[in-house]
Amino acid sequence: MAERLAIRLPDSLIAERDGAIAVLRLNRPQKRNALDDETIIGIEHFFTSLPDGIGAVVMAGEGEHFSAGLDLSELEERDVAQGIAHSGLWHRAFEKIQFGKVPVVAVLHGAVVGGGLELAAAAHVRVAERSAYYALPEGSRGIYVGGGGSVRLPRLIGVARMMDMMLTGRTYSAEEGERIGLTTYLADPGKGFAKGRELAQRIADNAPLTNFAVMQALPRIAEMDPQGGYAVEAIMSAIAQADPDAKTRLKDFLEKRAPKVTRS
Ligand code: 1HE
Repeated sequence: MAERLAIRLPDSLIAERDGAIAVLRLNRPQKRNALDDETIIGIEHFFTSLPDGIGAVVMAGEGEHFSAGLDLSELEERDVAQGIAHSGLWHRAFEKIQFGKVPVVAVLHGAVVGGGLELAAAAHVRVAERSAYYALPEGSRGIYVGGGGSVRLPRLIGVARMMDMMLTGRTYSAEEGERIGLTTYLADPGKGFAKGRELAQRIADNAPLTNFAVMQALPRIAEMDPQGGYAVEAIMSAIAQADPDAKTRLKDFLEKRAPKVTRS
């Protein structure tokens, strides 16, 4: 059973703990989970305050939509310098998701748009219910992405697709998202959270050092020149296999105590 996590957050966020899984819920459904400054600061605080014993996070949205993106009502009075600082605030917060303590599974439904898509892109696995749709309406609002979208989205879907989304307002359904790299898992209506929770448990059951390597080393190796990448991979692999946790898991397999790999 989930219990409240003792992390001080704004009303727009709810933090719970269910065993080794922490759950962060966007809780501003009356504004379609639009992301105001308070919420972004709260997200950063949540991801930097996770207690020991948490192995994965599930991030979801209350109401009919995951998130309508940036709270547009906060944008009216901002000048250039404030705009740069504001984008930096989002960058810092979302870095704490992508390169934080533990992997994050985002559960998506309804609108996953603008900054909401940037938030989802910072997660490591995305479960999308069939109601989910992806869009970058910044173009039509006269603005530009500011939450790391230019960095993360081309790595998921390519520069050309992101350009098209921003220039023409093209949206992608959850199913289409699976084809282009936004949806990692498709889920039926109302089933996304259970699927996300199940995946988070599998992640939390991995050796912590393996999860560290996947989160911290893999995306960085992918950006390196191949020779540097091989060197970091060799070091990371040697560190992981020398860990007592790895030794126990290998012994369990060799002595027939561990499950075999099966088709899922
Ligand atoms: C908002 C926002 C918001 C809703 N900021 N208040 N994002 C967008 O351009 C998406 C804008 N939102 C929408 O297109 C629609 O709201 C939805 C498709 C997401 C949902 O539609 P619907 O019919 O369920 O809700 P609604 O009636 O449009 O909105 C309900 C309320 O939420 C309403 O306020 P109310 O006081 O009249 O009840 C809306 O004004 C409010 N609301 N979305 C503020 N985004 C770091 S840079 C990132 C840049 C971006 O993210 S740009 C993309 C912004």
